[in-house]
Amino acid sequence: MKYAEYLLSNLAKQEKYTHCYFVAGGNTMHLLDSARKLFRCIPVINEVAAGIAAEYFNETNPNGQKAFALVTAGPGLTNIVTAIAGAYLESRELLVIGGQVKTQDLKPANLRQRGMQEIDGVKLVESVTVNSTRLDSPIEFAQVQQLLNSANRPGPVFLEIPLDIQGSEVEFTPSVTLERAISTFPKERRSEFIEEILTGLKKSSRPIFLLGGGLSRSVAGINSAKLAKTGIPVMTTWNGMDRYGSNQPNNWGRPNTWGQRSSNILIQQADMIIALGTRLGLQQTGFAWQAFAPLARIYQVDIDQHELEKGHPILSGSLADDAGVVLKELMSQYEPTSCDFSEWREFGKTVFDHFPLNDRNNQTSPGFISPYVFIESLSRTLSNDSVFIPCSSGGAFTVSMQTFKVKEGQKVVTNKGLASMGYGLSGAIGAAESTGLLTALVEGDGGFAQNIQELGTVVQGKLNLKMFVFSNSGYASIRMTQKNYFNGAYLGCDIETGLGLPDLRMIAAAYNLPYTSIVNSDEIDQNLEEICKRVGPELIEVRIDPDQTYYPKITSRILENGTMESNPLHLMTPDLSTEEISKFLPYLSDRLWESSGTPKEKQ
Ligand SMILES: Cc1ncc(C[n+]2csc(CCOP(=O)(O)OP(=O)(O)O)c2C)c(N)n1
Ligand SMILES: [Mg+2]
Repeated sequence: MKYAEYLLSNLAKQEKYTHCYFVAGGNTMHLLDSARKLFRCIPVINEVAAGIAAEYFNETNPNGQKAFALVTAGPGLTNIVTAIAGAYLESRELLVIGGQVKTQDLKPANLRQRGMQEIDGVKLVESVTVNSTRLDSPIEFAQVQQLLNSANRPGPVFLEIPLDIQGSEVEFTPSVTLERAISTFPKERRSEFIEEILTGLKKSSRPIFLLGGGLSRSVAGINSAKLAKTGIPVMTTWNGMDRYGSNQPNNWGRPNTWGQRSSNILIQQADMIIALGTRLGLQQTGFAWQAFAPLARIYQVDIDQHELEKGHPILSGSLADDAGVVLKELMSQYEPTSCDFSEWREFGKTVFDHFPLNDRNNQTSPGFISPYVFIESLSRTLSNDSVFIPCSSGGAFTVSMQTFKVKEGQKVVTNKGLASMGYGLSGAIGAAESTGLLTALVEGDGGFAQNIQELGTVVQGKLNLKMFVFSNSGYASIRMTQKNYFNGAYLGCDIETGLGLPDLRMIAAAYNLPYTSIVNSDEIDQNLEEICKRVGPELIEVRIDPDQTYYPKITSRILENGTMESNPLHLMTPDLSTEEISKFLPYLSDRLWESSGTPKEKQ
């Protein structure tokens, strides 16, 4: 049997791969010829879309089926590097199989190039993969499985296969399935940690669970009734946003540097935080991380020991373990009657009742749609049998994350770690294919333009994908930065300053896609109802005011030495009134402006 066929048929049989996203090339010809017979092979226009689509396919598939990306040597690989980096930062499974020139044409280490299109792919992606290897000779599938599954956390794996190895005849006996390593985290340490949490909860009056994307959707789903019963407020990170339904009375939203004001005010006043499956990165804690939850004992569970040792925020306890296993055990041992957090919940309610998700100070000029109102309406319209793909950068991303109310069972996927433009459309392509469900994409006109070529892939796939593009003539986020920090020295941020963005109506026509423009605020609900009822791909332009304000937000300042300083999470702009401070920040009253260890005057 040809090695390409041996390898790919085992991927299909033993690792549940069903889909292959690819761009063809000479250096992958044997692989593609074998893939053709084994998988649903979906050609994309640019390899970066193959990687992003495969990542989102894997994230959303209900049956554990998987997609991989197949790219040719040289430009095929350089094009997909962004997607590999994104999957690496978010610890998401992504197998990339790359072609390479035949072994006899491979260059020696110091030579620039010998084979046609040759670059050293393994070296190129080493820093953004959990495993990357060139197969200089055929290896048995058990060894491939080792490469796929040996890392302590999920992430991209790159296999580079020279052309002659792909085509070589092999006589491996049918491979036995490799037993997956079962979690090796020590049970005793886990029991001690859980004991510590349970004891801590008895002493706590203001605890919070913070669930992250490291917690699997299935474990979160199974435990959601128990979490509700605890009466302990539950917050989620952006990546963990669909792990707990917004309908649950103890769902306290999403704290974040670009998060919800109520959630930020509340997490900052907690006295105990149990963070499960979140790395507690800077965007989560605030860049002024020294002032993150200054009154709280923080307990963190993350599968990656390095995240626990990075030094911020300061932890009272940590455990390198699978967050799902810890949640399950914690829920089985916790007795809801042992603690009463009703006062804390009541306080939370007063905070949520006071601050709307769409800040009262936001302004939208007549003739435009408020992005906040739009996302509120979209989350009402989408059923729990749908997928929501916000893009990963710009106003459409932050507004989605601040405003969207997720229904139980609904899937939401983004890639926050890389925060790259151009992710939304390609990701939505993977999610729509993987789930077969109505998929709603919300992306800015700038981000959309970066991978707009994949509209062809949407049309070919007849995906039930509604593409809502927030159209504001360019990069409003960059415009805002240039206005706030550089006195309005605008460059390359909108059409007037040199950006070449297309007319979306004409783009839709070029792809023979139905096109709608939403311009009337009073008709958003009705427009969305009708759009979501129809089956098939559509492009919908949502007119957003280029001068739309995006409040609340954390303000940062450029200091004299050129570095930036940011407010802690509870001090978002616009400032709170004196009455609001005394009513909603009572626990922090004497350390309000503390952001880097030493109390500061209000700026
Ligand atoms: C690949 C990439 N290049 C540059 C950036 C920096 N960047 C962040 S937001 C943004 C503008 C995004 O424009 P759009 O999607 O239209 O959103 P808007 O800012 O208008 O809300 C840019 C250029 C980025 N995030 N990703
Ligand atoms: Mg824009």
